[in-house]
Amino acid sequence: MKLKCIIFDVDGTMADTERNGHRVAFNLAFQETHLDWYWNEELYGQLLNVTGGKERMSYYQNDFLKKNTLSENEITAIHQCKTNHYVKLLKSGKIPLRKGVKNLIEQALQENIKLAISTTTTPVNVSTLLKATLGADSESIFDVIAAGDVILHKKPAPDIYYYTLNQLGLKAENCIAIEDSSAGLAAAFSAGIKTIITTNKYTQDQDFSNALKIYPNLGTVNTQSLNQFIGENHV
Ligand code: XBP
Ligand code: MG
Repeated sequence: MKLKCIIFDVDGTMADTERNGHRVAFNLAFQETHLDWYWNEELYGQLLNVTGGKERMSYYQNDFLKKNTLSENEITAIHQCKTNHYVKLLKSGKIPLRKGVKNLIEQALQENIKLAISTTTTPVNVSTLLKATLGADSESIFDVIAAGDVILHKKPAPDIYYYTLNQLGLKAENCIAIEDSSAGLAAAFSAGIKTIITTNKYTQDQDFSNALKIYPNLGTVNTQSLNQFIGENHV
Protein backbone atom coordinates (compact mmCIF):
# COMPACT_ATOMS: atom_id res chain seq x y z
CA MET A 1 0.00 0.00 0.00
CA LYS A 2 1.42 3.42 -0.90
CA LEU A 3 0.93 6.74 0.85
CA LYS A 4 -0.89 8.94 -1.65
CA CYS A 5 -2.16 11.77 0.55
CA ILE A 6 -1.56 13.42 3.91
CA ILE A 7 -4.76 14.96 5.30
CA PHE A 8 -4.16 17.75 7.83
CA ASP A 9 -6.53 18.91 10.50
CA VAL A 10 -6.06 22.65 11.13
CA ASP A 11 -6.82 23.92 14.62
CA GLY A 12 -4.40 22.51 17.15
CA THR A 13 -2.59 20.51 14.46
CA MET A 14 -1.24 22.88 11.79
CA ALA A 15 -1.17 25.75 14.27
CA ASP A 16 -1.95 26.33 17.94
CA THR A 17 -4.98 28.47 17.12
CA GLU A 18 -7.43 27.91 19.95
CA ARG A 19 -6.17 29.48 23.22
CA ASN A 20 -4.86 32.79 21.86
CA GLY A 21 -6.68 32.81 18.52
CA HIS A 22 -10.24 31.56 18.34
CA ARG A 23 -10.88 32.09 22.06
CA VAL A 24 -9.68 35.73 21.91
CA ALA A 25 -11.76 36.33 18.77
CA PHE A 26 -14.88 34.92 20.44
CA ASN A 27 -14.41 37.23 23.43
CA LEU A 28 -13.85 40.26 21.17
CA ALA A 29 -17.08 39.42 19.32
CA PHE A 30 -19.01 39.01 22.58
CA GLN A 31 -17.73 42.41 23.71
CA GLU A 32 -18.49 44.09 20.38
CA THR A 33 -22.03 42.71 20.33
CA HIS A 34 -22.59 43.62 24.01
CA LEU A 35 -23.10 40.01 25.04
CA ASP A 36 -22.12 39.44 28.69
CA TRP A 37 -20.18 36.26 27.89
CA TYR A 38 -16.46 35.70 28.54
CA TRP A 39 -14.68 32.43 27.84
CA ASN A 40 -11.50 32.13 29.97
CA GLU A 41 -8.81 29.62 29.06
CA GLU A 42 -10.10 26.91 31.37
CA LEU A 43 -13.75 27.21 30.33
CA TYR A 44 -12.77 27.32 26.66
CA GLY A 45 -10.87 24.06 27.11
CA GLN A 46 -14.13 22.42 28.20
CA LEU A 47 -16.16 24.05 25.41
CA LEU A 48 -13.67 22.73 22.83
CA ASN A 49 -15.34 19.35 23.25
CA VAL A 50 -18.01 20.79 20.98
CA THR A 51 -16.60 21.31 17.50
CA GLY A 52 -17.75 24.23 15.37
CA GLY A 53 -17.89 27.79 16.66
CA LYS A 54 -21.63 28.26 16.16
CA GLU A 55 -22.35 24.86 17.74
CA ARG A 56 -20.03 25.79 20.64
CA MET A 57 -21.99 29.01 21.26
CA SER A 58 -25.32 27.14 21.19
CA TYR A 59 -23.94 24.53 23.58
CA TYR A 60 -22.68 27.24 25.95
CA GLN A 61 -26.04 29.01 26.17
CA ASN A 62 -28.28 25.93 26.20
CA ASP A 63 -26.20 23.49 28.27
CA PHE A 64 -23.94 25.76 30.35
CA LEU A 65 -26.05 28.87 31.00
CA LYS A 66 -29.27 26.91 30.46
CA LYS A 67 -30.73 30.03 28.90
CA ASN A 68 -32.06 30.44 25.40
CA THR A 69 -30.92 34.02 24.92
CA LEU A 70 -29.81 33.99 21.29
CA SER A 71 -31.66 32.82 18.20
CA GLU A 72 -29.85 30.79 15.52
CA ASN A 73 -29.61 33.91 13.35
CA GLU A 74 -28.13 35.93 16.22
CA ILE A 75 -25.56 33.18 16.86
CA THR A 76 -24.65 33.17 13.18
CA ALA A 77 -24.23 36.97 13.19
CA ILE A 78 -22.04 36.98 16.30
CA HIS A 79 -20.03 34.09 14.87
CA GLN A 80 -19.41 36.10 11.69
CA CYS A 81 -18.13 38.97 13.90
CA LYS A 82 -15.84 36.46 15.65
CA THR A 83 -14.54 35.23 12.31
CA ASN A 84 -13.71 38.81 11.28
CA HIS A 85 -11.69 39.25 14.48
CA TYR A 86 -10.00 35.87 14.03
CA VAL A 87 -8.99 36.65 10.44
CA LYS A 88 -7.46 39.94 11.64
CA LEU A 89 -5.48 38.03 14.29
CA LEU A 90 -4.20 35.59 11.66
CA LYS A 91 -3.24 38.42 9.29
CA SER A 92 -1.20 40.01 12.09
CA GLY A 93 1.09 36.95 11.87
CA LYS A 94 0.59 36.24 15.57
CA ILE A 95 -0.22 32.55 14.96
CA PRO A 96 2.63 30.57 13.34
CA LEU A 97 2.55 27.00 12.03
CA ARG A 98 3.48 24.37 14.61
CA LYS A 99 6.92 22.71 14.58
CA GLY A 100 7.49 20.37 11.64
CA VAL A 101 4.34 21.26 9.68
CA LYS A 102 6.05 23.27 6.93
CA ASN A 103 8.85 20.74 6.58
CA LEU A 104 6.43 17.81 6.19
CA ILE A 105 4.40 19.75 3.61
CA GLU A 106 7.56 20.56 1.61
CA GLN A 107 8.71 16.93 1.75
CA ALA A 108 5.31 15.67 0.58
CA LEU A 109 5.38 18.11 -2.36
CA GLN A 110 8.88 16.92 -3.35
CA GLU A 111 7.67 13.31 -3.28
CA ASN A 112 4.42 13.98 -5.15
CA ILE A 113 2.34 12.99 -2.14
CA LYS A 114 -0.95 14.86 -2.29
CA LEU A 115 -2.00 17.21 0.50
CA ALA A 116 -5.49 17.87 1.83
CA ILE A 117 -7.21 19.61 4.72
CA SER A 118 -10.19 18.33 6.73
CA THR A 119 -11.24 20.87 9.33
CA THR A 120 -14.26 22.02 11.29
CA THR A 121 -13.25 25.66 11.15
CA THR A 122 -14.69 28.22 8.75
CA PRO A 123 -13.11 28.21 5.25
CA VAL A 124 -11.86 31.81 5.36
CA ASN A 125 -9.92 30.92 8.53
CA VAL A 126 -8.06 28.23 6.61
CA SER A 127 -7.21 30.38 3.59
CA THR A 128 -6.06 33.23 5.84
CA LEU A 129 -3.86 30.94 7.97
CA LEU A 130 -2.29 29.38 4.86
CA LYS A 131 -1.61 32.77 3.25
CA ALA A 132 -0.17 34.18 6.49
CA THR A 133 2.15 31.22 7.06
CA LEU A 134 2.89 29.56 3.69
CA GLY A 135 2.51 32.43 1.22
CA ALA A 136 -0.05 34.11 -1.01
CA ASP A 137 -0.84 31.18 -3.32
CA SER A 138 -0.33 28.37 -0.80
CA GLU A 139 -3.93 27.17 -0.97
CA SER A 140 -3.10 25.68 -4.39
CA ILE A 141 -0.67 23.16 -2.85
CA PHE A 142 -3.66 21.41 -1.26
CA ASP A 143 -5.66 19.20 -3.62
CA VAL A 144 -8.68 19.46 -1.32
CA ILE A 145 -9.57 21.94 1.41
CA ALA A 146 -12.68 20.66 3.22
CA ALA A 147 -13.84 23.06 5.94
CA GLY A 148 -16.72 24.11 8.16
CA ASP A 149 -20.30 23.83 6.95
CA VAL A 150 -19.44 21.96 3.74
CA ILE A 151 -20.88 18.97 5.61
CA LEU A 152 -23.76 18.82 8.11
CA HIS A 153 -22.34 16.69 10.90
CA LYS A 154 -19.02 17.95 12.21
CA LYS A 155 -16.25 15.98 13.95
CA PRO A 156 -16.37 13.46 15.66
CA ALA A 157 -18.70 12.49 12.80
CA PRO A 158 -16.66 11.16 9.84
CA ASP A 159 -18.49 13.31 7.27
CA ILE A 160 -15.66 15.77 6.64
CA TYR A 161 -13.21 12.94 6.01
CA TYR A 162 -15.61 11.06 3.72
CA TYR A 163 -16.11 14.32 1.83
CA THR A 164 -12.32 14.82 1.53
CA LEU A 165 -11.71 11.25 0.31
CA ASN A 166 -14.48 11.66 -2.24
CA GLN A 167 -13.08 14.94 -3.52
CA LEU A 168 -9.59 13.40 -3.66
CA GLY A 169 -10.83 10.28 -5.43
CA LEU A 170 -8.65 8.22 -3.10
CA LYS A 171 -9.25 5.26 -0.78
CA ALA A 172 -8.84 5.66 2.99
CA GLU A 173 -6.03 3.08 3.05
CA ASN A 174 -3.82 5.29 0.86
CA CYS A 175 -4.10 8.26 3.20
CA ILE A 176 -2.84 9.32 6.61
CA ALA A 177 -4.65 11.91 8.75
CA ILE A 178 -2.87 14.17 11.22
CA GLU A 179 -5.06 15.34 14.09
CA ASP A 180 -4.78 16.88 17.58
CA SER A 181 -8.02 15.91 19.33
CA SER A 182 -10.07 12.85 20.24
CA ALA A 183 -12.99 14.25 18.21
CA GLY A 184 -10.74 14.59 15.18
CA LEU A 185 -9.29 11.13 15.70
CA ALA A 186 -12.79 9.65 16.00
CA ALA A 187 -13.82 11.30 12.74
CA ALA A 188 -10.80 10.08 10.76
CA PHE A 189 -10.84 6.61 12.35
CA SER A 190 -14.55 6.15 11.55
CA ALA A 191 -13.74 7.02 7.95
CA GLY A 192 -11.13 4.23 7.97
CA ILE A 193 -8.14 6.57 7.79
CA LYS A 194 -4.97 5.75 9.75
CA THR A 195 -4.27 8.73 12.01
CA ILE A 196 -1.33 10.16 13.91
CA ILE A 197 -1.82 12.63 16.73
CA THR A 198 0.15 15.73 17.65
CA THR A 199 -0.95 16.86 21.06
CA ASN A 200 -1.25 20.36 22.51
CA LYS A 201 -2.00 21.66 25.99
CA TYR A 202 -5.77 21.47 25.44
CA THR A 203 -5.81 17.90 24.08
CA GLN A 204 -2.84 16.10 25.67
CA ASP A 205 -4.99 14.18 28.20
CA GLN A 206 -7.63 13.01 25.73
CA ASP A 207 -8.18 9.39 24.62
CA PHE A 208 -6.05 8.56 21.56
CA SER A 209 -6.22 4.74 21.75
CA ASN A 210 -7.13 4.47 18.05
CA ALA A 211 -4.16 6.56 16.91
CA LEU A 212 -1.22 4.95 15.10
CA LYS A 213 1.18 7.07 17.14
CA ILE A 214 1.11 10.15 19.39
CA TYR A 215 3.72 12.92 18.96
CA PRO A 216 4.24 16.18 20.89
CA ASN A 217 4.71 17.85 17.46
CA LEU A 218 5.62 16.98 13.86
CA GLY A 219 9.32 17.82 14.34
CA THR A 220 10.37 14.16 13.96
CA VAL A 221 7.71 13.07 11.45
CA ASN A 222 8.65 12.59 7.77
CA THR A 223 7.16 10.88 4.74
CA GLN A 224 9.31 7.81 5.39
CA SER A 225 7.71 7.24 8.78
CA LEU A 226 4.26 7.89 7.34
CA ASN A 227 4.90 5.41 4.50
CA GLN A 228 5.89 2.79 7.05
CA PHE A 229 2.57 3.34 8.80
CA ILE A 230 0.79 2.72 5.50
CA GLY A 231 2.67 -0.57 5.27
CA GLU A 232 5.24 0.17 2.60
CA ASN A 233 8.87 0.91 3.45
CA HIS A 234 10.02 4.09 1.80
CA VAL A 235 12.17 3.17 -1.20
C1 XBP B 1 -11.54 23.13 15.47
C2 XBP B 1 -12.92 23.59 15.69
C3 XBP B 1 -13.36 24.92 15.14
C4 XBP B 1 -12.59 26.05 15.82
C5 XBP B 1 -13.31 27.37 15.70
O1 XBP B 1 -11.46 22.73 14.13
O2 XBP B 1 -13.69 22.86 16.28
O3 XBP B 1 -14.73 25.05 15.41
O4 XBP B 1 -12.49 25.77 17.21
O5 XBP B 1 -13.53 27.68 14.33
P1 XBP B 1 -10.39 21.57 13.63
P2 XBP B 1 -14.98 28.18 13.87
O6 XBP B 1 -9.63 21.08 14.84
O7 XBP B 1 -11.25 20.51 12.99
O8 XBP B 1 -9.49 22.29 12.66
O9 XBP B 1 -15.43 29.20 14.90
O10 XBP B 1 -14.78 28.76 12.50
O11 XBP B 1 -15.84 26.93 13.88
MG1 MG C 1 -8.05 20.13 15.62
